[in-house]
Amino acid sequence: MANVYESEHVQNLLKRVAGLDQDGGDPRVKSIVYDLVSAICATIEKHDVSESELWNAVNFLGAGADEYGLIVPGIGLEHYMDVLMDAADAEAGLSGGTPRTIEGPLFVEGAPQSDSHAVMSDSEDEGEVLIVNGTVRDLEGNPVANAVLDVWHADTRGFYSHFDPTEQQGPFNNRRKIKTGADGTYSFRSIMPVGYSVPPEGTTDRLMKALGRHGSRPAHIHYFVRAEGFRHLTTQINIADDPLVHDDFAYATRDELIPSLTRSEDRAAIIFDFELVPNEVGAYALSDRVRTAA
Ligand code: MBD
Ligand code: FE
Repeated sequence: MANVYESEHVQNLLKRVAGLDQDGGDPRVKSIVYDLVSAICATIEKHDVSESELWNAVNFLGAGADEYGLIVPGIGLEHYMDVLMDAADAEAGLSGGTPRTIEGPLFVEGAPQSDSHAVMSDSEDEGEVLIVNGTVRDLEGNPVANAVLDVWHADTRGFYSHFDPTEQQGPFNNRRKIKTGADGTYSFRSIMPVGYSVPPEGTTDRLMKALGRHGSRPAHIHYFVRAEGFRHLTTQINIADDPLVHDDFAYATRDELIPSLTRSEDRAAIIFDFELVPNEVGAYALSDRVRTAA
């Protein structure tokens, strides 16, 4: 088997590829490209990757471009960023606050806003009524007024408006902004979501199958919580009795984010309170990312 990675020729090649022998360019980009290309070359040699396999991989990456928003959480990278941010917080001595978890690719900016309460659905779907209530508080337990929550979730088929392959949903179905009043409370009425699955036969699905995995998420509800003077919070809650609650292809489940679900004859109810951290030490805002707006 080839053993060229450690050779002087290849080691010089990697330095030249990353521009390490040049003065110009961005030093950070250069050192990251050096490490990434080095890891690819070492992996190719280790696994005796053929020329055809390399080009198949390149073609896969090209064909998958419109699903990178799914592939990134599917290979754990989006959760990994949360793990890193949690560790940075711990190191800075920051604790408390509702835990973060990944945004995912399906947020749409511009949802209708209401005060304290929202009806999530444009036209009420058949399904189990879900009522969610909670209070936004600071670390001392005081209510946070004028916090704006973005809430978004899937419908009873696991489809999100704007990304619905059947195009059956209104523009902001199951997407709302809710502003808390003086008592810090928010509530909404909706229809119980079903977990999302990646598009069948798409690139993410092909990757998951090749890994012996599935591409499904447990039922969940996404939140952004923003309030003046507090850290931006991106998080989700899970529907506690979904069988996949601890088997999420995107690794977003956290124990603190599985509120108990109370069921009565005609509805399900969840209480979920938020605790926000002051935006002082380790200030944190919504990440840069290309987001759909409507
Ligand atoms: C979703 O609904 C989602 O939240 C994530 C993280 C990935 C794919 C679909
Ligand atoms: Fe989602």
